Amino acid sequence: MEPTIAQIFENVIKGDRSGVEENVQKAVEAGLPAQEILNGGLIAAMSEVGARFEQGDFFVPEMLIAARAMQAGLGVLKPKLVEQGVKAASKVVIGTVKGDLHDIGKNLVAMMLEGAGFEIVDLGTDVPPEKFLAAVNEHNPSLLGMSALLTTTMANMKTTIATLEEGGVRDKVKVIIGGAPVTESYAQQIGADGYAADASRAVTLAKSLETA
Ligand code: B1M
Repeated sequence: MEPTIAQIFENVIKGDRSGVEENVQKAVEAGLPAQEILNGGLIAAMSEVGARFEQGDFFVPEMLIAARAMQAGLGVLKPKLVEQGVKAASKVVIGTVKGDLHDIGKNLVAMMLEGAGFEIVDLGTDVPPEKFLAAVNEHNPSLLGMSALLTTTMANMKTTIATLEEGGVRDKVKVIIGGAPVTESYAQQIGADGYAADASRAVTLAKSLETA
């Protein structure tokens, strides 16, 4: 691997934010293609972080710190990606459902997806079904992600899917859901396309649905 890109890879895994920014800048100044810096450095590192999380070598804090370092590098790289016409894998609209203010897990999922090359439209927390529908119409995403941390707000995932159906866009978007009280069987029950137990598995799921 090109040495500066190898350095970016290591910096992200260690969560060394300033190291990532510095080396992405260095790689850009050295004339390395933005796509190579993105795929070989930032995305490859986040995929390794996901693998370590699934193996139990990394926990949520390490994953969060790495994701933030990746985002810092992406901030430096973004103008070059735009300039060089590099397109994101697919677009994901994501939010925490109506009545629910928990966003730590949702943010982590969004950051890991971004680290995997997806473009993220984050609607934040307490998102009513109509806002999800409006975002699907406006952004035309491949995937819609919903997070819920309360047993009382989980039901709003079902309401949102019904709203997408009423709005005539349900078949245009794959719906993925997650959050502590959410289960695979609940996802099936409400007609979601997939469920992920954590941020790393959300990336695997999103990739599988994107190509489905
Ligand atoms: Co709240 N809270 N909280 N809380 N809170 C819980 C969820 C609770 C289990 C605590 C408890 O009682 N033991 C409980 C829910 C009980 C229930 O419904 N069964 C609870 C409650 C009751 C409440 C309030 C009602 C308390 C009150 O005011 N009486 C209130 C509700 C406010 C509201 O939302 N309307 C409330 C408020 C809060 C704070 C604001 C103080 C704060 C949130 C801060 C924030 O998010 N900005 C908070 C917190 C921090 C928690 C706990 C302690 C931690 C949640 C968290 O961030 N976990 C939580 C107890 C717990 O879980 N131990 C609790 C870390 C995070 C990385 O994990 O969010 O599970 P998680 O996300 C994971 C996976 O679930 C998955 O991937 C993530 C990363 O691996 N995932 C997805 C999540 N979304 C996904 C989406 C996907 C795929 C995967 O696809 C799209």
